[in-house]
Formats: sequence, C-alpha cells, structure tokens
Amino acid sequence: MSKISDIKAIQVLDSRGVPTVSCSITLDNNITAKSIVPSGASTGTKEALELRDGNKDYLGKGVQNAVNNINTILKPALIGLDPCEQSQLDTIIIEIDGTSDKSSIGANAILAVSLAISHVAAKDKGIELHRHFADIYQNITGSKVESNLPMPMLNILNGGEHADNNIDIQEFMIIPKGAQSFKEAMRWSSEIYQNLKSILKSKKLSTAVGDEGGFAPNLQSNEEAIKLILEAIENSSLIPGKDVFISLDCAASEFFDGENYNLVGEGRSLNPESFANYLEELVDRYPIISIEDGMDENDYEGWRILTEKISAKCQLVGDDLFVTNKTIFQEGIINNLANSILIKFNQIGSITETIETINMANTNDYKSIISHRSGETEDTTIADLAVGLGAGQIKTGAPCRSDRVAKYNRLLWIEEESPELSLSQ
Ligand code: 2PG
Ligand code: MG
Repeated sequence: MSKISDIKAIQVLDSRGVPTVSCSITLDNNITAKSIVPSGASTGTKEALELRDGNKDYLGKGVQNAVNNINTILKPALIGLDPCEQSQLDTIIIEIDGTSDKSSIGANAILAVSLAISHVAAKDKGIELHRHFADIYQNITGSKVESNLPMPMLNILNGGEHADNNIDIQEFMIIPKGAQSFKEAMRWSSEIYQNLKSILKSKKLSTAVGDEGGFAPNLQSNEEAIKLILEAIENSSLIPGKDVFISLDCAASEFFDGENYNLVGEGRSLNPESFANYLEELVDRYPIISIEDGMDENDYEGWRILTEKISAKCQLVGDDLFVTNKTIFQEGIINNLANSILIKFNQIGSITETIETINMANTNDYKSIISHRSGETEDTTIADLAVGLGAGQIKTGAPCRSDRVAKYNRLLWIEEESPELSLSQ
C-alpha cells in the first residue's frame, strides 16, 4: 500500500486568465499527479465557497490563501495516508474545514486536493482514471455502474454572462444523438461548428467566441440563434431532430428580477408562467430536447410550472437549482422539480460528495450531466468522471479552445483504448 509523502499547491491561471488552485501529490514510491480546479461565472448562490484573496493582487481574484491552506493545513493531515481511500481522505479534509460551505479552507483548495488524490491513486493502481472512478463509486455506494462514453452537448453559440453580446440565453448547444461513436459525434459537431462560422461570416455577424468557445454574435432574438444552428446542421448534411438535437442553458437566475424574466435582447419581460410558455413554444417548434436552469434557482413555483408543463417531452436540468448538493437536491426531488441534474464538482468541493450526489440521481430516476465550468483549464478529470460513472452525458463547451477540446480529446483516446465502451444514447 503506497502512502502520500508530499503535497504541494501553487497558484496557476484558468482560461479567463484568472488565478486558480493547482495541487501536486507524491507517493512514497515517487508516483506523482497534479490537478487544477475550474471556476464558474454564472454561479449558483448556494455553491460551496471559492476562496479568493480579495487583496490588490490579481484585482482581488488571487487564491494564495487557498494554496497556503493546502500547504500548511491539509498537507500535514494527509501525509502517510493511503490515496486509494478517497472517501476517507475527503471526509478528513471536510472535517478539518468544518463549515457547511467549505468557507474555512476554501472549496477550491479542498477540490484541488480531492482531485489530485484520485489521480495519484489511479496511477498507483496502474489503471485509467475512469476505471478508478468506477471503483470509488462502488466503494461509496455498494453498487456497480456500467461505464460508457457520454453523449456530448457542445455549446456552439454563447450568450448571457459568457459573452458580450445581446443574447439572454447563456448556451445554445448541439447534441449529436444520431452518431454511432464518440468519434463520429465529434466529427459532426466540428463540421457544424465550422459551418456555423461560415454562415455568420456570410451574414456579416461576428465570429469572435465567448468563454466556452462558442460564437457570440449580436442577434435579434434567442430564436434567431436556434435558426442559425439549424441551418449549420443542415449545411453539414445532417438532419435536425434525427441526427442532431438542440439543448439550451438559460441560466435564468441571471435575468430574473424576483418577479419577471427579462429578455433584454428581445425587449420582453415575462412572468414565470409566461416564461414557461415561451420555453414550451420553443420546445414545440424546434428539436430542443434539453433545457437547463429554465427558471431562477429560488423560483420554485416557476420550476414547478415548468416541470409540469414540459418534463414529459424535454430533459429539464437543475444546475444553479441543485448546485451538486445532496441536501438541496433531495429537497428538489421531494418537490418534483426538474428531471435531471448538472454535476459540477467545484459546486460541492470533493469527489466523494460529487459521487454521492450522482448516486442520489441514479436512485431517484434523475439523469446526470457531467459539466465543465466557464473558467476551465487543461485538467480533464470530468471526462474520466463521466465515463467511469456511466453518467451518459457531458457538456464541456464548443469544439474549439484547448480548455474545452482537452476534455473531448481525452474522450477520443478513451474510446480508442477501450473498445468495449459504447457511446451512451
Ligand atoms: C453553467 C456553467 C457551465 P458557469 O452555467 O452551466 O457552462 O457556466 O461555469 O459560468 O457557471
Ligand atoms: Mg448552467
């Protein structure tokens, strides 16, 4: 049994050029592995706390305190322990923090260590990270999952907080559901992305990209964005609604004022019932099969209306609504809100808790979608998490920008090296 012999954290930069935490763990047999944590922009208010220094360095965004917490507090507590005991180690760290939102040590510090533990343990066992995640799931839950390759959701047109355009809906994604392999899914998606670029160019619209690599033109309406994507699918000799579907992340908390949903780009303000009708019309008119955060995170009545209206014909995903938090999610399940959950490990702050939340989804007939953050890095852990836990879906941005394609490229290699895994449909 190998033991942790050293832990070292430093401050590095994410895809927005903002500091984030990176952690390296070494074992007594000299095996070493590193992690880097991501960071959101349209964050849910109930997410675990990302510790930022708030001083003059990096305009207050430094994470040196979180880094120091790893190097001086977590390191001495973990030296000599077995990295294969993920849940035991996560529990020790969570107890040291002692707060419900991880605000003492910082969720960014805790997650950096938690991720590095899983990486170094997989290396120590000499197995791929996704296989190690499948083992951890079994250890924690007592049940086995069937690993597979996730169906990707690719965000090819950005709005909301992720872009400087006038589009209110944050993400317009494609789901290449008709593809027979992950490789084919990526080829289709890349072709659609390139065709969308040509269409935007021909219409003299901007082809600059937003935080997640999708294009961010100014448009007349959310509907125009959908129409442009449908045209790009057709120009790729693919059939919308058969080969490729559309998925939205409204990130509605960002444009809800407590009473109304303000679609500033369209000059419309809608109450929860009217906004639910607006979304239903989109679902009826276009091949939209998934809508994330269609209502504000605290607008439970809006969520109830939306779920009642369209959950039979559309995947309804809670992101800011559930923040990967078991307790909050449990309440949502009891109240019958949404039918799926977005999984972001930095919303809760550890691998163990992330897996417990996924298990809760599995046992309550909710779908899980593993997700990146808008601030990302070259760390590809979520690709392995999606495969190992057989989550079935992943969203990790456009087929553009290294911070996004790093995850897709990792999945392409997993497919190549694990022919027994099939693409989840
Ligand atoms: C979201 C995410 C990722 P952010 O809202 O789903 O796409 O964005 O990381 O900014 O919260
Ligand atoms: Mg979201």
